[in-house]
Amino acid sequence: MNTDLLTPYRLNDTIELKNRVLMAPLTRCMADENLVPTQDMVEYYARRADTGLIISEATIIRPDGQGYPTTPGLFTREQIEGWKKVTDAVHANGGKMFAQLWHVGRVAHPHFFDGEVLAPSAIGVEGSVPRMRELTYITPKAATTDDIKSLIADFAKAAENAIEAGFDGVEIHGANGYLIDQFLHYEANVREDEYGQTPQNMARFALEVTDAVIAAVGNERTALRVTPGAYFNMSEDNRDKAVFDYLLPELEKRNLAYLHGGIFDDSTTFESLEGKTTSEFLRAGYKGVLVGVGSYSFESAKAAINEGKFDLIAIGRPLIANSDYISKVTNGEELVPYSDEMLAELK
Ligand code: FNR
Ligand code: 8K6
Repeated sequence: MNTDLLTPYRLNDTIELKNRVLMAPLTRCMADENLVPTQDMVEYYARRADTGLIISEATIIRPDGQGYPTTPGLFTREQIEGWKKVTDAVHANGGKMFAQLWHVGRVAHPHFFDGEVLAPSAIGVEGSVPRMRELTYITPKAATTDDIKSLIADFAKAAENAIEAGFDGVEIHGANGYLIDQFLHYEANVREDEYGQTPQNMARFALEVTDAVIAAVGNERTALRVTPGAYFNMSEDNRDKAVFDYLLPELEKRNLAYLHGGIFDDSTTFESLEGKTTSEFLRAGYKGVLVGVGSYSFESAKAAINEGKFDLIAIGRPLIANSDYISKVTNGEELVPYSDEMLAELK
């Protein structure tokens, strides 16, 4: 098999992508002070509409989900209208777009909202808010069962809002040490109720959120990103693998649009995953559509897809550096290398 990544790919009966290259979700912290997408964001996303699917930067489902300055939201009328301009421009350029739905859990900071910081357990994380280093993280409050119910309902509501805002679907952010991922790892979850202690209990929140989002927008418009190996705002625990061994077949039953691994470099191996990389571990446990990510070039992604390691590739930093990534790889032109200074501006 020699799959060309630049030919169409049918995700399911509802969604066909024009190619297999997805834009990875990339936080840019450039919404306005009401967390509404700006005109610059409209143009930034519209320029990348030739990717098979744009996944939006992580977008908070409610005020207490915020842990970074001016990250966009999807919970006010103004935010929905702002996103509508983005999705209209992406669609006008022939693209498709999912919203990434986010709650940061214990790395939220009350500087950004009135209220408590919620997490599975009252276990804080060392460190401070990126770009606002004076804001050190606080010890969160362990969510009550009622808090959990309202979080699940608010994920579903944000998914509905995303469809109203013109998105083609949603990717639930269950990765990178944020709220959903905190339930899935022993370091952050020491609950003694039906959300803790056993793999089945620790996977419950992720599955309840997924089911509520599916009920709101349908399985063909619902995707999930997960981080089985802890590497960001979280420490590894060898018991974590069993949680994902339980979770993956459960997810498979739900016929999601896709499952997406969260990682910066997919050559990273994890002791807690018996020495596997993120994509190796996910592929072994999940037969549905799998998106690979993490320091891939177009060529290395093509090789990985042809070897059956995953089905679609998400590209992050190279798409920050090259809005015309697809046309460059199509024509074999050289890419501009990414550098962190590029984060200062939306180009
Ligand atoms: C990210 N990443 C990320 N992941 C996520 O799930 N939601 C997000 O909002 C962000 N934000 C974000 C911002 C910036 C500036 C970077 C560099 C990364 C992770 C991203 O989606 C991807 O997994 C990594 O960048 C690895 O892919 P590349 O960049 O090697 O192709
Ligand atoms: C700096 C921009 C604003 C916020 C970004 C959010 C999320 C991601 C950050 C990027 C960089 C980080 C690194 C981490 C990880 C690990 C490696 C093994």
